[in-house]
Amino acid sequence: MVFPVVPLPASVTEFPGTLALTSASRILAGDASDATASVLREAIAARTGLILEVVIDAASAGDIELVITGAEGEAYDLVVDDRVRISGSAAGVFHGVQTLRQLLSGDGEDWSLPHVSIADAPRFAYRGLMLDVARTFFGVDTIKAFIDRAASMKINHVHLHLTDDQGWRLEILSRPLLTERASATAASGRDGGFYTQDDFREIVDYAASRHIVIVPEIDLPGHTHAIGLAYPEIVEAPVMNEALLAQAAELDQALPVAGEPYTGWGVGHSSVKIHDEATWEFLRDVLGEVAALTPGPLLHIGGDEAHGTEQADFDAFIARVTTLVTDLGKTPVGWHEAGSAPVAPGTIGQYWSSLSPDERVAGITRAFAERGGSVVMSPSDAAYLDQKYDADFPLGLDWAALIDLETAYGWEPTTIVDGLPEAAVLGVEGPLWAETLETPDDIDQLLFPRAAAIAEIGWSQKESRDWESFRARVRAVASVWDAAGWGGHRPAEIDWSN
Ligand code: TNX
Repeated sequence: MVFPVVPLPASVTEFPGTLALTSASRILAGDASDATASVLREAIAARTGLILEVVIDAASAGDIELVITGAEGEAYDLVVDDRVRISGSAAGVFHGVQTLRQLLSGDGEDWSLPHVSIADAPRFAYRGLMLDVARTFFGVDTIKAFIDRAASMKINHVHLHLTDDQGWRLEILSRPLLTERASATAASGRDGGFYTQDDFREIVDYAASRHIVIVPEIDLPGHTHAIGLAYPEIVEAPVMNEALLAQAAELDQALPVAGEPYTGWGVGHSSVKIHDEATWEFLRDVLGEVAALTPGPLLHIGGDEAHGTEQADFDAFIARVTTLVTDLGKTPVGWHEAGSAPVAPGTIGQYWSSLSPDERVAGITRAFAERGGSVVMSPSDAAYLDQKYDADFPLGLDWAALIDLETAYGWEPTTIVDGLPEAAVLGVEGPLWAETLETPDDIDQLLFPRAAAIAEIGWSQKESRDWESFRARVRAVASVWDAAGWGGHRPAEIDWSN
């Protein structure tokens, strides 16, 4: 029998027998407003049709008891015998509920859980998924749906790429022209959109109720063409590089024109004016509001692909902007290019180069650790969710690699960068860039099942990782995804017939 849980728990002991889940089963919560109890109640209702009562009472046979202890971290224990007991920190109990959802099986009428004892905890503190809402705008409901999918895999960070050349997606009260003038369009001529500050708070609260931290990204100093639609005085004229010209010709896309919306996919042509104090007033306003809106500790400042910027200017910019973020009380995060600069101590790097970096990239990545920070691993040839599964896949790009499920599963975050101490690897993230995405279903196609590979690399113990086991468990868990109405790709690497 396949143990139908992804990511695989740290310790599992199975016992003979099952527990029947019936309409007489109750969910016992420590507190009537417990968000985790209602998440569980809704999940069971959607899957089975059983509407369980949430009560504060002593457990009896058949009940599901959620016990929040004083423990810290994300560990939980889950025992199924004549009842279910999930205990741990609030986050731990939430993760245990996700395990329970996957353990539940039935024929549409009768539902049961295997007798089991699980003691589980994550390998890495940071397990993330990123959605690019700049190239394609997705509304609040789609972000909530994305959070639900992430939470089901014990992901604990959702990174929103809120700004790029093609659009600005977050209302900034002190800089109203950003959303008035720079939000209406997106890549490839699609419509844009933006989140009001209330929308953003709603997203943050929804994520928090699923024990997910929102990591907002304001991409700087490049990827800033859209800012110029609103505040032209603080951006440089577009810089044409050869790669940009070649790509625009190949894809038949227009080149960037100052003051006009950019709808192509090229990168590296834009920058804010690094030495102009008006830029820094703007950044204090924008980053100040983003920091105030974000209860989570992290604020991502981008730093990628500033191809038109001199190295010394780039480094000076990154040093100053990471210090600004630190002064706002947040921990800065930057794409690994930012490691060339004397970043504020503690800055986190997000690595997006390949599984075999050259020495320069390795060196700037180690620099985050040398300055007291850590690194989140998103190798583009393994963890990038926007790359195609295979050459014929209709969605996605292929500049980094074709990434099938086995490739998405088969990498180890601690051995990519030579000399980076294992303890400096904070975790993993799967970025989903949106140049080719149009609909929420497109998100699912690229996310499922590869996000499950990233989730397992981030959560499960290294020694327990095994491709044959993983693909059998993905097959089993896909029935939970189906029942939730989540779409996705069904790669031929898995036998879906049984
Ligand atoms: C590179 S990787 C980018 C993004 C694109 C992506 C497409 C990185 C940090 N930046 O601007 O959307 O490639 O795959």
